Amino acid sequence: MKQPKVHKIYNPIAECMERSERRKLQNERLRETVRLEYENVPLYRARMDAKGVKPEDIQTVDDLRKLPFMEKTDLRDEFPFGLLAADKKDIVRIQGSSGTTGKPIVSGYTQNDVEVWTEMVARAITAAGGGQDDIVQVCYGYGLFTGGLGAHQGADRVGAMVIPMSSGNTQRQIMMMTELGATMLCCTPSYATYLGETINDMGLKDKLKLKSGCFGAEPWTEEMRQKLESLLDIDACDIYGLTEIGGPGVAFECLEKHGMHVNEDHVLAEIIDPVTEEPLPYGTPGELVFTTLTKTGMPMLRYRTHDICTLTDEPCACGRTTIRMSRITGRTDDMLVIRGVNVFPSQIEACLVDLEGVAPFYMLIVDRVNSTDKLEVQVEMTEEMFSDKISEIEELRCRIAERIKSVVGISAKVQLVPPKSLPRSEGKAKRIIDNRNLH
Ligand code: DLL
Repeated sequence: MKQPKVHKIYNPIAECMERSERRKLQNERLRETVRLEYENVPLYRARMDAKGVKPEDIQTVDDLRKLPFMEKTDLRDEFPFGLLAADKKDIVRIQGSSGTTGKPIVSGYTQNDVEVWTEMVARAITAAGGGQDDIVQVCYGYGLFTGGLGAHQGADRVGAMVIPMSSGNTQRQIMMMTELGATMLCCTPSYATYLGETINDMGLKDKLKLKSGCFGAEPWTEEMRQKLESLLDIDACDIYGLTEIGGPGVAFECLEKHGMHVNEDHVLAEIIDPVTEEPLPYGTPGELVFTTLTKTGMPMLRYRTHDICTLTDEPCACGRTTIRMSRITGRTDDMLVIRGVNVFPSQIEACLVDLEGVAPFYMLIVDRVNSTDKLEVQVEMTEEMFSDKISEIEELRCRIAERIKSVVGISAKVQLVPPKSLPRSEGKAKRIIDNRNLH
């Protein structure tokens, strides 16, 4: 088995290095990653062979477009360890996120990968004004989800005092925040807004010591940022990432708040047209694609995120020389991100198929109420249920709600609607109404 090169991890000037210098580093790391993937991952070797591409054909970042793509379905098909480029004994961590089939998407991280990830989050926290004098309250969930542990590791790396609260229990969060004098907050933007509203309702705003936060894992808008900043009197910075590439910190905003700096010494970002798969120039919206440059456990080459945004190489006033990505404005597939949880209509469908009294028509309606995402699931009843079994309707409704909670992991309001009341479609069924208006 090919042994990966061990990268020198901590590089405080990497974000500000000359672009030409960084390009040399990227070329070298890309060559190394392609060789590692080709030699150690049969699926990707077969895919390169099918395209007639050999590792030596990839010499610089300009050759990237010759490489085949990777997809979320590859992780599912090769679940759990088929895409490992490292020996299993060198994997020190499994992280995951929810997938379409109920089977999670998991990624194996080597110690090197955990270090790289930690550094990426440490940069994000530094860029949001954090350092060793700070007290960082982490209210992303701890567990398979990368939010909690990622933010924790990054805050730890900058030498801050970390309060590992995990998510939920708002009253306790607020008590700890005020009593311990947290100066930074890491959680989803919707939860931060909820915390902010509750703190204001409790009249505790003047007890806060918060100055800034790193908020991500779900789409949010500039309006939400302004609301959050005034509710908590902080600088609210966006942070982006995904389990497959390295958790939170793949890209992050600095206090200029003009797009997220991509950690380009660790990942390469491209924008492609999701239909033609052709690369698009900076400034044009399209699907974000990542290639990891330093990951050794489960490296990813041209991984299609399905997230839509733009890239820019215009200089940032902060002095960092990396390219930046805009907010995520949507996705090319039907995955919804609700309160930080990935939800696919097919998961909801799986909860309904074998239930008696339910017709195969349903609709997901997502709204943002008081800054919190709410999911409503409308399900059509069969004629028989609707006309003959009225007494059983409430029981069926509760059963569906329970199933959704256990399969998808979030609570939904379930409504049973009369037969033939949901719109029918002749083409692709439209199963989602997203009223969050995120553009
Ligand atoms: O959400 C990692 C993360 C944790 C990022 C904490 C930031 C903070 P996954 O669970 O694998 O990983 O989900 C990845 O979430 O493809 C996007 O669709 C969405 N997402 C993540 N960050 C943002 C963001 C984490 N800042 C999926 N804005 C991604 C919009 C985001 N969408």
